[in-house]
Amino acid sequence: MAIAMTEQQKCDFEEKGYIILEDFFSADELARLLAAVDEVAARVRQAKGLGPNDPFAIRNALAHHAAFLDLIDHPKMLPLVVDAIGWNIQIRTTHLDYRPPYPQDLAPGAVGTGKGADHQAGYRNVLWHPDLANLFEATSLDGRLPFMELKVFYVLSDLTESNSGNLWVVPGSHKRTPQELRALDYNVDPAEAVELRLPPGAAMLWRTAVWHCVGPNLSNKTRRIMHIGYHHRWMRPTDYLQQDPELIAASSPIRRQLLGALPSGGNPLGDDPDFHPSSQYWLTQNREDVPLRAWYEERATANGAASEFVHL
Ligand SMILES: O=C(O)CCC(=O)C(=O)O
Repeated sequence: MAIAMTEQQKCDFEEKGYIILEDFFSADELARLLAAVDEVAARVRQAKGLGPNDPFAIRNALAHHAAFLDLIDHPKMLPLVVDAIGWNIQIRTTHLDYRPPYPQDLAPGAVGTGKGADHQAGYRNVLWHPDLANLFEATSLDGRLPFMELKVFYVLSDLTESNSGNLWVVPGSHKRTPQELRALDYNVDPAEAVELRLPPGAAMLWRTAVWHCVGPNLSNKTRRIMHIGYHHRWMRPTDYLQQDPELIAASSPIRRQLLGALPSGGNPLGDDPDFHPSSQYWLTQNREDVPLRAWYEERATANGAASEFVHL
């Protein structure tokens, strides 16, 4: 049972592959995030010797600022995330993209081609792709990607104008195969492609199997966005093997779960690791390891779901 998602949102997530929430952040939240981006950008520039107009992206962004960390269990977004993918989840990746306006003389390559002078200059012209496709090519029976993860796209700067570094998507393409995209040689029919024009403070919950790419930034504003990716706990994250123990120790139980830890501190292979190992990322003997489950059940019960849930 859904604890937050409306019927329309369920339909959008199923059919288009994404749900857009304009005006997601309050003005204060947005100001805090933008200040955090500026602070982190200054540190990245110093560490990497970059100039003020150089683009960069960082992964495991949650470890770089408390404002980014606070996004992983944002009280307005977490219920929608759990409705979409369930409670047995953790963070796969958190990324910040910082893309200043293109220099005047830099010609953009065609959108989604992965080519062009901009790409050469380090302003990544992201090729049309669904995430994780390379992992599943030729292994899935019908060639389609299984539902493995979702991301939340947080828009921090103004992307309402075309060519501001907008995210482009092909609605419904999570139902198509990566092989089809490759057969098209990544030339998506312009009639199917949508350039999302979103205001600062908007959020989008999306299936990363949706074909997507990023357009050039020909505006006079720096593109500042984040993606927070969630997947099942039995998969391995891309951004970390283990998060910093100090960060985990300072976190709430739900946050510890999302950070890929076992909040109970028990043996990851269960109570009988020598004779009956059972990864606690798969089978949860200890409900404390997955506090999002009780969190979900409480909300679902309040919404009228059966008060007894099956406890396997
Ligand atoms: O920067 C973006 O908005 C999207 C990046 C992207 O395509 C990806 O991480 O798969």
